[in-house]
Amino acid sequence: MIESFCMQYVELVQGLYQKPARISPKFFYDAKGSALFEDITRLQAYYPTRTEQSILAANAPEIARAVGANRTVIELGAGNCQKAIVLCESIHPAYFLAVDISEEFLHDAVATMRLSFPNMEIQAIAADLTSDIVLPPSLPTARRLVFYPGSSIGNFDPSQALALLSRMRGLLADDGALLIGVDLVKSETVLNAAYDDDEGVTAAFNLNVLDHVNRLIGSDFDTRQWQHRAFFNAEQSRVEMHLEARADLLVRWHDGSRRFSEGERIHTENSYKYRVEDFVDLLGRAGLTRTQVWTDEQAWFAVVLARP
Ligand code: AVI
Repeated sequence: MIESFCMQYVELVQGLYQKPARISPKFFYDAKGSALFEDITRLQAYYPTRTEQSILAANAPEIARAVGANRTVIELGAGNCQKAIVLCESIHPAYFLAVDISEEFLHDAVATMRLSFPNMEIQAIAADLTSDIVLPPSLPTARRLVFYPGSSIGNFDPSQALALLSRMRGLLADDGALLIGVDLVKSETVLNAAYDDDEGVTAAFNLNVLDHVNRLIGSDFDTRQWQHRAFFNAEQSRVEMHLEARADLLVRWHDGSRRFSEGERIHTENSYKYRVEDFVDLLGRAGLTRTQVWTDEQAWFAVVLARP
């Protein structure tokens, strides 16, 4: 516990000293950030969640046939488990393991799962997907299905995404499978609106990371001095989120400080958008073969089933 606190401290402080400064998007998800993210998923402008849900619902029988019953489902970044509920209703797994970075959030989500599936074996663990994922020893190794919805893979840069996909591959025996949601490249207008909504929910989500960092390293970020910036970077095929200083300012924490000039930014998130063929190529490099791809009518989002 103390060790992980120290590692977080070092990671955050190193990021704040970088030029440009960085805060990893994993720090978005304190209790308030997780709730704000849920609000984002309900926004009209934020298409990924509802598009993925519609793909999963429209193709449920076919996905269930392709995946098969009696799986041990491992949902990574489980959040509120809403997508797992829809999936479990059609594929009838024997076991379900929810993995998420936010422990507080998992507790409620798993309680909901237990009500919906009283006969399924359900467990939860808090884990940071950027390091090794240690599964409970009692979890069956046969017929595992890693479920990674929401296009969270997009929040890792391509080399980290490859490392994460390889770790997922490492959780699977030959009869294992991966079902993963991937956000696809589309019009810049749609992308920019999704990450800079008129209601200001994404702005609140982005700014909240500063309050979380204040609690973690004892810094004195004042959210009123920062503004949300989000835009599609076509060259890198990613939406970038930043926090921009509204004036020259000094931020202090326990054993350090940093000056920011007006307009200077802290890079808080990348959300990579893939072309299906590029993602399949990435899967291949992680030792996984695409077996099926489902998309929506506009080809905005893809759900990919891959096997070792
Ligand atoms: C969690 N992740 C897939 C979201 C995304 O779209 O990259 C996080 C997010 N950031 C801003 N809005 C949503």
